[in-house]
Amino acid sequence: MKFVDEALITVQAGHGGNGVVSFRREKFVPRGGPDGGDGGRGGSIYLVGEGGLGTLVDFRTRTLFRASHGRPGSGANRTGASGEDLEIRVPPGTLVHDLKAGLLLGEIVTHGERLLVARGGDGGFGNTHYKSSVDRAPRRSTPGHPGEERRLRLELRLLADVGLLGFPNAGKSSLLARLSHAHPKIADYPFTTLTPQLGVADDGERRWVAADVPGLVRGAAEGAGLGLRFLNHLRRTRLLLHVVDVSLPDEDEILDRVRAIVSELEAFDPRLAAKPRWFIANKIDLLTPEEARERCARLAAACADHPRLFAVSAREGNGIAELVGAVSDGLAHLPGRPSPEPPPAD
Ligand SMILES: Nc1nc2c(ncn2[C@@H]2O[C@H](COP(=O)(O)OP(=O)(O)OP(=O)(O)O)[C@@H](O)[C@H]2O)c(=O)[nH]1
Ligand SMILES: [Mg+2]
Repeated sequence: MKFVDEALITVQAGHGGNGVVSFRREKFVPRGGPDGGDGGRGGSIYLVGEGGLGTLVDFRTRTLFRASHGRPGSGANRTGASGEDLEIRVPPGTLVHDLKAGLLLGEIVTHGERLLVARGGDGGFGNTHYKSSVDRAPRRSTPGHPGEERRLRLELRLLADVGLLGFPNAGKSSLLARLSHAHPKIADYPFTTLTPQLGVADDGERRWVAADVPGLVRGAAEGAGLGLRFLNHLRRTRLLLHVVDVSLPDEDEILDRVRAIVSELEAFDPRLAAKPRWFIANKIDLLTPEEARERCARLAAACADHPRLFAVSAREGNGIAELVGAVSDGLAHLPGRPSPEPPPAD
């Protein structure tokens, strides 16, 4: 499954209408003054965030967007009608690049947000505009100005709702693979995951995006392991799933690792530590049901400030359906996505 969706489109704003040359013609006024109106403005094109959209596939079939032209002016100083603006709906999370200039025009982050991508041309001046004390009957007018035209590259970056967090080897990537159709690398050694990975979970009705980041170790705040820079990716998530390998032979080590992660989080950014965080007791297939219950109870008691705990086996699939349902429900009640923060430093 591909997470960076792309599309190339062309946007052509409307041209401005021409200004006109016209003179008043009235009975008994042999030479009326100039009364040629200005042309109308061409329509502009905007991209608008549409929360209900999740992909850019619509742009595979439609790639050219044109706004209408402004109408020419007319006599009696009438300005031509403006061209209508055109709005193109895109999913939140869309980055907009100007292909030719090679620059980022902007990003649509929220529903309803508008970004001007092609400005309509101004209307030309009618001859009224050129009237002066030395020229009372100007025969001059100007044509409308062309509308802007751009080739745009749209790039949809899915924003993760849920972040997976934990020690190396805890089973974060295995859990991501279980929750979604993603195929992250999974292996029995630490630091298998080197860059953040995304997956879309889907319970038939509701979808959410989970991000798997490289494992954290003790001292990460001081640069140990892969460091903390990947935690930037978790800042915009709404819920953290703290994955814990509860099958470790040394039970104290399980709790020590949990505390280590929490203190690294706090050292990195207390706001991240304060985010809603649920515990995922993973690898229960390696324990007897009795052992699993006992270890989960101990973990829950030690982490009473983050009360939700799910016992799962990412490898065998136990407890996964319940987890997906609970996360879908949870996201419906958790506060919305926080406003965007500066992009990650890495
Ligand atoms: N028995 C069992 N093994 C599991 C389970 N989940 C993960 N594993 C194994 O644990 C090892 C590590 O799994 P990963 O998913 O790569 O762990 P990770 O947390 O992504 O590790 P890093 O990317 O290194 O941080 C692999 O050998 C997995 O097959 C589980 O529920 N049960
Ligand atoms: Mg991994």
